[in-house]
Parts: sequence; C-alpha cells; structure tokens
Amino acid sequence: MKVHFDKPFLTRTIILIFFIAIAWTLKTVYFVHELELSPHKKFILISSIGFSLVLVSLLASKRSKLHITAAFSLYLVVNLLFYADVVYERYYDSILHIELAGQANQIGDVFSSVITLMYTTDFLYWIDIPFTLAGFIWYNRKQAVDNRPLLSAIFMSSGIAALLFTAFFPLKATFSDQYMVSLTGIIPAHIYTVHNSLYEATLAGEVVSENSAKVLEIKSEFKKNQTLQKTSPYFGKFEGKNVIMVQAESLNTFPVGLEVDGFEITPNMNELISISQYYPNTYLQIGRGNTSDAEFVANNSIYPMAPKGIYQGYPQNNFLSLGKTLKDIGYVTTAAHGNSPDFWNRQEAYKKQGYQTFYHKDHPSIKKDEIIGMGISDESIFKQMMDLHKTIDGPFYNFIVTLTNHRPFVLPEEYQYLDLPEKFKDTATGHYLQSVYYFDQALGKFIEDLKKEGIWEDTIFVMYGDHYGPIPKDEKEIKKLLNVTFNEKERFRVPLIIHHPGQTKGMVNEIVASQMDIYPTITSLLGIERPLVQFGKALDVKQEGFAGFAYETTRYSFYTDDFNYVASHDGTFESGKCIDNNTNEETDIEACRPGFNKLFKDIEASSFMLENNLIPTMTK
Ligand code: GP9
Ligand code: MN
Repeated sequence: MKVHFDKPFLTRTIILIFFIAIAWTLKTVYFVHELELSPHKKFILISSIGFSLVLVSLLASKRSKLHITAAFSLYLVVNLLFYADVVYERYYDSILHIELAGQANQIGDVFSSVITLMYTTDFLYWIDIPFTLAGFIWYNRKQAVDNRPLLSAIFMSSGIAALLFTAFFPLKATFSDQYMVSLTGIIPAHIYTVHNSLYEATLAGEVVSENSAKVLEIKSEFKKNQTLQKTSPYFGKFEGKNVIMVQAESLNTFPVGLEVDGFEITPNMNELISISQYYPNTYLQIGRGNTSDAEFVANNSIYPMAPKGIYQGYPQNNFLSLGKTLKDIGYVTTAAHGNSPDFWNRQEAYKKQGYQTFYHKDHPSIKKDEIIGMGISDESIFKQMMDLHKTIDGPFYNFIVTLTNHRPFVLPEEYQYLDLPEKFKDTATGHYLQSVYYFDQALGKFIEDLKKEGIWEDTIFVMYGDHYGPIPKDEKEIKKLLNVTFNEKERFRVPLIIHHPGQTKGMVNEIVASQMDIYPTITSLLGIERPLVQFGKALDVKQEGFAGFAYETTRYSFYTDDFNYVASHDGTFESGKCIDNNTNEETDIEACRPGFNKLFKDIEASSFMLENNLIPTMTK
C-alpha cells in the first residue's frame, strides 16, 4: 500500500490538526480557569493534538460526505459531553462519571434546574463549531487522491497513543476530577476515570472476618460514640415518643432568621427555633446522590461513599438506619416524598432503609391535589402525612422529604406570598427567598395541625436542610442584595432544629456539626442501647465540633470549631491549607493533622463497610 504524502496535502493536514488542537486547548483552558486552577498547557496540548489526530484520521481516509459526517458527529458529541461536564461541575463539583449513566432518565425532571446552570458566556464553548465544520469540508474535499488508509491508520494510532499517554502517565487516583482536567484535559480525565470504574467493578467483595483487626477497630469507634451518647442529659428522656423528621429541600441557613425590609423570611422556623434545640453550624455531607445522600447520611450516620449515590450504588445492602432501628422496636415507619418513587432509586433503596410504607406521588393513598414544580406541594404532603398518622396507634417515625423549594425556585405567582422590595424582582435571590418563605408557611401550618391533633406533645420534631439552594454564580447578587457572604462554607451550611416533646425554651448550640450527627442525636434522645453503626456524635454531648467532606469539595476537607482544612486537589495532606478560624489566616498545617487522620480513617471505613456490606457484621 502506498502512502501518499504530497506537500500541499501535508500542509493542509498540519493546518487542520493545529486548528482543532488549539481550539480544543483554548476551550479546556477556559474551563480550567472557571475551576480556578492553573492549566498544565503542555499535557493539555498533547491530548488536544491526540483528539485532533483521531478526527483528521477519519477525514483523511477517504474523500466522502460520510467521512465528513462521521468526523463532525464525533466532534459534536465530544463537545456536548464536554459542555455537560462544565454544567454538571457547576453544581456537583465533579465531572460526569460512567456510573451516572443510569440516572440520565432524571434529566427531564430537573431540566428547568439545569437551565439555571447555563451562562450566556457559554457560547464560547461552541464558538468554533461552524469553523470546524468548514475546515472538515475543506480538508476532505481537497484531498489529491481518494484513498489514504495507511496514513489514516497512522493518524488514528498516534492520536489514540497521545490520549492514552496523557490519561495514564500524569493522572493518579487521588487527584480530584478538576485537577485531572487541569492537568491533561477533559478526554484523558474521562479515559482515566472510566478505566478505574471498570476495573473496580471487576473486583469481588472481600471476605471479611468478624474478628479481623479492621472490623474490631471500626466497631470500637462506634462503641465510643455510643458510650458518649449515654452521657447526654437527654439520654432516653423521650423513649417511645414519635419522631417526625423533615428534610427540607435546598434549605440553607442564611435565610433563617433573615429580615428583608422588616419582613421575616422564616417566621415559623424562627418561632420553632425559639422553643427548640438549634444547631446553626451544621454542614451538608452529600455525595453524587445529592438529596438522596443527605437522606442517607442523616438516617445512617455514614459517609456517602458511592460514585453514583448510595441509593443507586448500594440499594441491596443491609443498613441499620434510624427507620430500621425504630421498626425493630415496634415503631410504624414511613417515608414521604411528593415526587415519582423511582427518582434517586428511592423505591428500591427505601426497602433497606426500614420504611414500612413509602408515600410518593403515585401511591394509591396519596392525593395529587396540588402540584407545584416537580411534584406534590409541601403543604399538601404535610397535610396528607398528618391525616395518615393521626390515627396510628403506637409510636411512629415519619420521614418527610420536601420538594417545592427546588431549583430554579421560581414559584407560580399565586404562591409568591412575600412582598419583596423592587430590587429583588426577577433575581435568583428574590425567587429563592419567595420559595423559602413558601416552605416556611407550609411548615408553620403543619406544626399548627400537629398541635391541634395532639401529636406535637408526643413527638420529637426534627428539621434540617438537605443542601444548598443558591450556587456560586449567585454569590455576588446575594452580597449585593442581602449583604451575606455566600462563600463555600456558607453554601454548605444548612439549618438543624430539633424540638423535644414538651420543650418551651430554645437553646442554641453553636458547635460545628454535620448531617451525620442527626441520627446519633435522635437515638440518644430515644435511649437506644443496641449496638449502632454511627460515625457522627450526639450533638448534646459532642465535645469538639467537626464536619468532614468526602464529596462536594476536595475530599478530606473539614471544618472544626477552630480550624478549616482545605484539602488539596492532589490528595496529599501537606499540600492542603489549614486555616485558623479566629484570624482567617493560614496556620501551621500540623494543627489540622489530627482532624485529617480521623476523617481519612472514617471515609476509608465507610467505603470498606459499604463495599463489603458489613453493617450486620459491625453490630454483632
Ligand atoms: C427529587 C428531589 C430533588 O425527588 O428529592 O432532588 P435533588 O435534585 O435536589 O437532588
Ligand atoms: Mn435536594
């Protein structure tokens, strides 16, 4: 076979390869800039040339429309995936992973939310498309000869080699997704993560002996946490009482107690706080399962270690959640959520969470009498839960996951009860405050009804936020309109309120807490003695504030009462930053080492338990 390598053809080839490679490099660098990292230009250029060679190989092989179409379709698809990564990262702080493919069906439901993550400046991610198409047509048509299979094969193999080199030479498993992209670009980062996921899927679960040192060590930590629980002044004080736990959709702490022009944004929560335990420094701990991971962490006190969320990743595992623990002692256990049952795989996963009944949009006992946004309104679901529970004989646990206050937060006019000043009109902040106010009203009516029906006095009432409402894009506007600094720490802060039966005096506990402290705090109030699996601490006796992160920000970052540890993108402890909360200045990294070691161990233990379905072993 002859390799045709005439000079004009060579010149055209080089022009096209560099045009694509430079356009792709610029887009990657633009994204890396958005990630606030510095790009490693050489590796990014090599991987972009690799991608470009693959495309050119398709064009060079034959003069035909089909080849132009194939090359252009490939370019479009990869560009679309690139842009999907850009948008996904803005909310989830990671790029898309292969494990998420099964959740593609959820996109329709959250489409209006996704739109809010797209910016007008995003046309820059698409600006080269017409030029690329023109370049492809020009190049393919201008071929001097019709057939260049050997040359095409050379381009293809060197392109693939460049992509594999950039995927497997510089990248390491400890690197954050963003750091991988900043080092080598989006394509090698995906090759690397897909390879890792496929490799991990081939690994069989370990056979773990009940008496292995690792198991015994983890068990002893749980035991310590439980011993601590028992020292709480409230331990067992509310044994046998009902538990109603409301996980509030997209509720941050900053609107709680806020006043705009003399109007309270959360009058009912304010009133509730005035007669309850309030933990204003509680932080989210969600992973890729977002809302569903918040549910998991609050009810299980384990880190959400699954690349696609716990409910999707480990629905068949055996858990010892709050629902299961209470069901085992005779409680009637129910969960409620106004959306379709399969969203976040709840239908399947709830069976192992100990709920006897899951009330959802399609449940025969649930009336779809008021739909707002993604499903049944909060007011309606609260009312229906109240009606279904008032006749129950014996204690119950009702876990309610609200829905109305969901991104994009634009309520129909008739539900926009707040009279906000003009400057809030059509702003993301204004919509969010309206939506939070709606939730607060619904919550207020629910509490009123619970009191009327005589349930309130016999119930531990818990309410917390699942995750942030606004996103970093809204930071400037929130500062301007509300003078609130909506930085990462504020974004991760969610309110936690626990009302004890009969409580009439409020108490604010400022300790740094996280969603995994909710379950132990409740089991302490209920006086549960059986061995429990809980990484969190009962908040009424927790001595040192701690909130650790496995996802959402760089893994192993944490907050304590005194320090914030900002973990590095490369995964090593020493390249992180230890910030003194009193001065807001960086301090000696060693001050953060104990917290890091503890978090590292707990995150390891969480994934070890989940991967090997070890919760039953831990409680023997
Ligand atoms: C979906 C609802 C919202 O059923 O819980 O989930 P989110 O989009 O916030 O993760
Ligand atoms: Mn949510």
